[in-house]
Amino acid sequence: TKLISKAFSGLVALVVSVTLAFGQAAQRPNIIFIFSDDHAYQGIGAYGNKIAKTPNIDRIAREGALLTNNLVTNSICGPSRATLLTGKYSHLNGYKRNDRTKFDTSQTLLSETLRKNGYQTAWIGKMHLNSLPAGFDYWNVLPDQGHYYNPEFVGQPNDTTKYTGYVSDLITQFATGWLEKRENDKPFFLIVGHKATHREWMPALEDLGAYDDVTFPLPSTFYDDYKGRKAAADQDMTIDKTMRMKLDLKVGVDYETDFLYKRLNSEQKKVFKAYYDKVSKEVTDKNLTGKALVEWKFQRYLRDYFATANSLDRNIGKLLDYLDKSGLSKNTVVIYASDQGFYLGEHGWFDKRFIYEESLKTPFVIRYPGVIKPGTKVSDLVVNIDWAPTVLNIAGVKTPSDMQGKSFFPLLKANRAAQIPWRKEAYYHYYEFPQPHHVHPHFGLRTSRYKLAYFYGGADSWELYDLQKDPKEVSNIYGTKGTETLTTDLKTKLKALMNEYKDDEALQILATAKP
Ligand code: SGN
Ligand code: CA
Repeated sequence: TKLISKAFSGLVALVVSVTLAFGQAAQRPNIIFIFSDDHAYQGIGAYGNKIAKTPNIDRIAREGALLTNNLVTNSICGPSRATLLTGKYSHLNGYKRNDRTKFDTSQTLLSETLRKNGYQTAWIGKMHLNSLPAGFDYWNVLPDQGHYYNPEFVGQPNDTTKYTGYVSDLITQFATGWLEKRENDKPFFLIVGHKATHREWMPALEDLGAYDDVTFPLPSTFYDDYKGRKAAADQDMTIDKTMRMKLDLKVGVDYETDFLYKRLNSEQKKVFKAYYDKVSKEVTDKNLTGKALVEWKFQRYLRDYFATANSLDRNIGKLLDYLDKSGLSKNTVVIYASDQGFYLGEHGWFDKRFIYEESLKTPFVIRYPGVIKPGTKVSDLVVNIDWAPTVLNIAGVKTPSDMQGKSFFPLLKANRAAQIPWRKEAYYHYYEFPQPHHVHPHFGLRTSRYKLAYFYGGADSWELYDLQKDPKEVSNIYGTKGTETLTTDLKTKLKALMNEYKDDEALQILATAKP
């Protein structure tokens, strides 16, 4: 009998595991990762913005989950994208800056891991990794930053085609086109990389003037004096000094010779010219100077930025509609995220890079019908190293050992009465210096309440913020009375994070950092 019962339990185990494996295979969802560029969370309806029209991003959030503390490891484009693909910090995946570094495609990649596990993979739109997509069955990507109007796309194997039209529309067209013709017998993973809302914020023709009736409120830190913050005082990213009247705000453009505008066709030029000639005339007639001029620039910047976001959101809507109509919605996970956050005038800035909230945090919403409860909010410290492990987890694939992040899928599904162990400190390290925008390299950590950062490369200074008392980060309390124990504790934690993530270069800098 012993033998029979052993054989019987063995058989049960086999049947259970086969059923599980099949059950899982049958349920494996499709995953679409909509990945925009420089889209600030504070510019999205679901994140509390009352002016922005982002009904489709808001819809994903409403029907799924919204992350309020999704941080990035290094707040610029290429590095964030390299982290999405590798689940690793920049110092380990090799992509620290947006320079001409070739992305090392021989390392373990999210795309290739999914492909090996039976997924069809595709990247359509902006990629910005100075290499061709690796681990993708299909691609049609923008070379480098790509163009808003009549952009070139690089298809397979490496052929460049120029298309007429607006970039967000073309990307959606290519994405739905691929969905139409893909092999139906496999689940898919599709990255839809958008160029919007990157500088120079060129809206689609139909969105020009969409926010002309609005006066955007000046952020309370717009006239920041950067007191006690050496690196913040030393940047080159203010609306006042850095933002260009012609190239960024389209004042006085020559549509026949200026690089970005001469690529428009005659119809596009006509519509652009009619709109921006009025803008140019307005500012010339007013003859503004000082505060009046910088505030005018701020209004113009946000009008263009938000109008550009309209096309992004509308195209997300088109994709959601396609999923509904084709019956794919039910079994397709939809994620919307940006590669990093962005300044919409806070501290007087545009661009990103700093460890401060607006650029450290990025929007992230996710919908998984039947699995994630509509209206879920997650405030835990998620980092973009967790994106790859989470996508793999959703696909039923184990996280490869060299990925540094952790799946936050349990946080999305959880009955939050149950405590799920999660990180209490998140690590950050930014490198690109001095150009563009002259932001000193720095590392630091963020806890739910505090932030500690060290700027090196000449700025050589510490900053400490109590986000509860000072959410706008204008009061650097490093070295002030009463913060000694807190500082020592945070420095210990910072060092532990550097060890955990194997950031040897940072450990060396920390060892010789100023007190
Ligand atoms: C360009 C922009 C910068 C921007 C970087 C990186 N200048 O160089 O303002 O910071 O891209 O952006 S521009 O004159 O070309 O618009 S990122 O999103 O790719 O990291
Ligand atoms: Ca970006």
